Amino acid sequence: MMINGKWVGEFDPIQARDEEGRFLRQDSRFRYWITPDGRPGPSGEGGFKAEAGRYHLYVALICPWACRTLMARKLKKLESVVSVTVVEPFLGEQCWAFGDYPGAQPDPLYGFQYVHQLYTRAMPDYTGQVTVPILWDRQRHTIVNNESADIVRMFDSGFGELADPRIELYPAPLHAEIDKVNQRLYERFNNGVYRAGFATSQAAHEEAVEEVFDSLAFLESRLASRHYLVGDQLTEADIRAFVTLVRFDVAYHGLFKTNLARVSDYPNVSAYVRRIAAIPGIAETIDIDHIKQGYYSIRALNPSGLVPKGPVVDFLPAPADERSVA
Ligand SMILES: N[C@@H](CCC(=O)N[C@@H](CS)C(=O)NCC(=O)O)C(=O)O
Repeated sequence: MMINGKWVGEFDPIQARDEEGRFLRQDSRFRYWITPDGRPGPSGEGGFKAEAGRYHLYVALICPWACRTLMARKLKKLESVVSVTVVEPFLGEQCWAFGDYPGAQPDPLYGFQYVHQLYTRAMPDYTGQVTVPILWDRQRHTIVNNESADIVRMFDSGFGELADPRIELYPAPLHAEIDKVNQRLYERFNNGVYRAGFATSQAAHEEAVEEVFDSLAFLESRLASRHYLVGDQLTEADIRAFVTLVRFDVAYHGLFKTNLARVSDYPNVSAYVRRIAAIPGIAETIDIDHIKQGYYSIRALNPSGLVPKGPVVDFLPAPADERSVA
């Protein structure tokens, strides 16, 4: 992690834990908000006007939080407005690094070697974890926001006419229900898999595993009679569910030991994953090789560094050699 602007020790995936060995996730520190005219958004500070070419998104394709922002960028047709760099999939000694692993790119703005250098460029005395995604402002040379939930909302409504208005990921009439489903999924499913994998006691692990499989049962029954989780259109609730579901069989089931069943054992849920993966642009946000290489590079959980060859999953698009999120 970083202490007062310096990288200290080795990367540790366990951001914090409580006395019972439960994994605790750190709160995101940069919460500025892009708005169509630069006025302050929900987090209170102005000066971040939506402009084509001004903002840059740094992501890792292994990361579900980063990939939800990539999905929103695709769905809102912001590819030519917000540029993207993919970091290398490996969680090395100094956490995320830039490089030329297939599908990754060097840092185009500063030529940095590590993502932590962006944090100190933005805040020279930064203390905390170094996480992706990061939404960067080329004009003010700072991090606008490093909380994926905020970035998804900004892509949905902060870019005004620069974004496609035909898709609304958080439409006003559905706010209450989306909030309810989001809340249902966040701690027990999206973060639940991490709580299972990064638990440091058997009881904390089992508690999380139970919540993960309750969540899958909830999704399976909710999707029995509907195409999407809320209303009859794709919303941010679906983006949240999807990014965890596509990683489940290939990473969490093995590495995080959430192995009571696979997503492919749930017919409604796997049909839903296939349906969303087939939406134009979405396949480009999924890279099974990065996901496997990345998760299995976490030495605290996988000291040998071996990456399993399987499992074979049939609901994901075939890997493409020349795929790019740009
Ligand atoms: N609240 C953040 C969480 C992001 C996050 O934890 N990302 C992980 C990758 S999946 C990360 O960068 N971890 C590095 C670390 O914890 O040091 C968000 O949703 O944007």
